[in-house]
Amino acid sequence: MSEAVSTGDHQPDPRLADSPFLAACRGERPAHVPVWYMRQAGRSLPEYLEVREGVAMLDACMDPDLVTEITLQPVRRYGVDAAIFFSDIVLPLKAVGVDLDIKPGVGPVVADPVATLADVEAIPDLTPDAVDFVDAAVRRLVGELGGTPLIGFAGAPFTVASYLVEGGPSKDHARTKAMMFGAPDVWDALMRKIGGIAAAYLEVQVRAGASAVQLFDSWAGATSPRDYREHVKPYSAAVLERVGALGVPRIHFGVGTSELLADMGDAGADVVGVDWRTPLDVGISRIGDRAVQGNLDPTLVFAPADVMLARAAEVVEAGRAARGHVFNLGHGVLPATDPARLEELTAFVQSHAG
Ligand code: 1CP
Repeated sequence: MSEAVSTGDHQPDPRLADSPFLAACRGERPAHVPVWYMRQAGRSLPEYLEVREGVAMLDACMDPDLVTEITLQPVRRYGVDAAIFFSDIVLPLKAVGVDLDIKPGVGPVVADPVATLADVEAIPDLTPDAVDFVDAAVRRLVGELGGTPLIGFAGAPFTVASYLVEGGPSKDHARTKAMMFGAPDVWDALMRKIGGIAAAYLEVQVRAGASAVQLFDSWAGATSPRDYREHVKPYSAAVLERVGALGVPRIHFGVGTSELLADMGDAGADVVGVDWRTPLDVGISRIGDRAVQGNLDPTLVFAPADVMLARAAEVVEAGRAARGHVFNLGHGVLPATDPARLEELTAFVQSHAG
């Protein structure tokens, strides 16, 4: 391969040349401050609840028609600056044959949690044919989205490992960390396995037309900086490095990561997501010369309009110190959120020059 590798195998889509979201990810100052929301494509929209009626979550994720419709819903309603592919971080595991389900009101549940090296070795690697429905959905979406970029995503090794090892959602991630501390060979094999699956899954999405990727390490904040650096970061960095060859912006996000932000940036991200617990100016000072994404407290949508918008204005102003700023909530949209509030918030943020 030649030096042209620096632009990756991703061919820039001319319809996206003026995308404020992509400009901010590149560290430029777009015409307006771009905004999208984590979990914008699910749970709080009545039109989402309607199409999901009687359809299990994983079945929805594997149906290109439904994925296309659900991904487009928040773009239609809010006019956000980016779409996020409707799927879940455990979908690629399901696709390679791991016995798991996404239970309503709970989240991912794994039938046979991973404990031994043999358990890890039994998980197949991901080949593109296992997720052909994802390729189909992304291609259709990109056709319909026009000038709005599509963000592909995957779960980062630590966060996905937590579901595999705990067998479901966990508050303290105790089994996961017990493996990390006590069985380093199993941990290393598991993190490499998940990292390989995540990278291959992101490659499928970008080759089908996604123009940015987000690596969700939602639960990385459960680790100390030392343990993050030793046992988590190298595996996320390997995913980000492999995906870097594709030439699209890479966003890296976790919750409760205040003390990890410098390392999360250093792991190879172009954009670092900051949750609402860390003041945005502090987050910006930690992430290095990169763009930032964040970070309005998701509960502010339940406050009076003047309070919500005053706080949003503070986030917009703080974002000006960064190399680029993508406005977002500090974590996902809460299910009880009134969509009218996000419409109001979106218009307010977009009324500010980038
Ligand atoms: O906007 C969107 O809805 C995009 C699609 C999306 C994304 C990006 C979903 C749909 N899930 C995710 C990522 C995801 N899944 C993350 C990282 C993002 C984050 O931190 O919020 C995580 C941690 C999961 C795991 C997961 N899946 C949970 C959390 C459980 C826990 O440990 O507390 C839950 C509740 C799910 C189910 C799920 N995924 C998505 C939706 C809409 C739902 C709700 C279930 C349903 O509608 O039946």
